[in-house]
Amino acid sequence: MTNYTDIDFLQLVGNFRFEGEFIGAVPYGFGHINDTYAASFKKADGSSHRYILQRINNNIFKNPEQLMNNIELVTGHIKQKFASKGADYSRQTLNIIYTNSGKSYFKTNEDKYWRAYVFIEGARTYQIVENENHLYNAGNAFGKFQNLLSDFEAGSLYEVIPDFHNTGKRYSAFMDAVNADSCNRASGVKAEIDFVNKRAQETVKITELLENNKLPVRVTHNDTKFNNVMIDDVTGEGICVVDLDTVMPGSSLYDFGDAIRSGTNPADEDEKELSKVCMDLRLFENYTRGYLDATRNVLTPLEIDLLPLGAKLMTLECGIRFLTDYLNGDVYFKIHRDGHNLDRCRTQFKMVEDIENKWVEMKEIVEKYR
Ligand code: ADP
Ligand code: GN1
Ligand code: MG
Repeated sequence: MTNYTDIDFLQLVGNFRFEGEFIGAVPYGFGHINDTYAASFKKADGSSHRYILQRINNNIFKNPEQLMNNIELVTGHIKQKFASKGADYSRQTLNIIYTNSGKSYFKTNEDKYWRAYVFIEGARTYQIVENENHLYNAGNAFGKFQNLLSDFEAGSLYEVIPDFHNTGKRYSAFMDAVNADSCNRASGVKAEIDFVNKRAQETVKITELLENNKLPVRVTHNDTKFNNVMIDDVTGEGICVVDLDTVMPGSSLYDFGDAIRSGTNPADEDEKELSKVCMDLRLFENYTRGYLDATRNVLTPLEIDLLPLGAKLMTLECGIRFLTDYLNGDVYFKIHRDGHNLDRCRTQFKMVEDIENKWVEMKEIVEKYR
């Protein structure tokens, strides 16, 4: 992240249609990709309010214009659904603040891309689940999000990162990194490399079914991390799904799987003490129940059968991506310490093992709520 004290926020915020006088901006959230800030403003009546101000990582998102076009289309569709029922959508979806020239992003002279959203107050995201209902509510929110977009024309969306959840291609990129070994790190991670190689054949299972039309292509979120759903402070409901950068055509198994990967681990994603890391079955049950309550009428029988496979492959894939980035010299995910991506990879592989051990119970839980 650019040192935030070096950013001329006063000049930057002047480009957006914000209400009030700029007070200040502070780094916000724990995302691995974009630089997020909470910007405060004083209104004419003396009260203050905030906006989310984000620099889009255009090393990763190569085409921010099209990405923002996707977000405009998707949030527009969701807003229309709420509006047609006379319901409020100010906290139910991201609301873009436009620039003075009416664009959904601002491009600086240094080719940096900024965007802004209404700040959803009275709700927050969590890194780790804190209570029984969190995962039920997150599952329900991601399930409803998928439902809201079930009649959205997938073909109108730009494919932000092609093959984002193509686990087989992630495996090939990993093998390339092992073979190149550009930072001489491969010899230190033999156990992790073996772990991946043993599961290589499984990596293509979901994409093969999609290619053979056995699984439907849907509009999916593709980054259903637990910290991408805002939980209302009062009701505990998952009121708004955020981080819409990767909304693209995909599989329901990706969204279910990535949420299980991130939400059912009672420890941090970068926890070094691996005995604390697991795939907690009680949390799995809560998420599955919440998700199926919102989606059981739309998912096909095969999609429901394969939910545990989604959990396993998305967790394996994420571990592979962290390991690949470690081997490549930490060029993709933001890191905050040496070996950070390796620590993250190890938690994911610990969870994969746990998922393998709890396979029968996971299947039973899915059967119970289908
Ligand atoms: P990243 O892609 O880097 O993960 P996110 O878009 O998820 O970035 O934003 C980072 C964090 O900022 C989120 O986890 C959430 O806590 C907070 N956030 C994002 N959008 C909003 C919003 N509109 N209102 C309030 N908080 C938000
Ligand atoms: C990134 O942006 P954030 O932190 O929500 C990544 C996800 C990974 C996740 C792992 C665009 O998500 O795919 O699963 O880190 N997003 C992108 O924590 O690569
Ligand atoms: Mg995020």
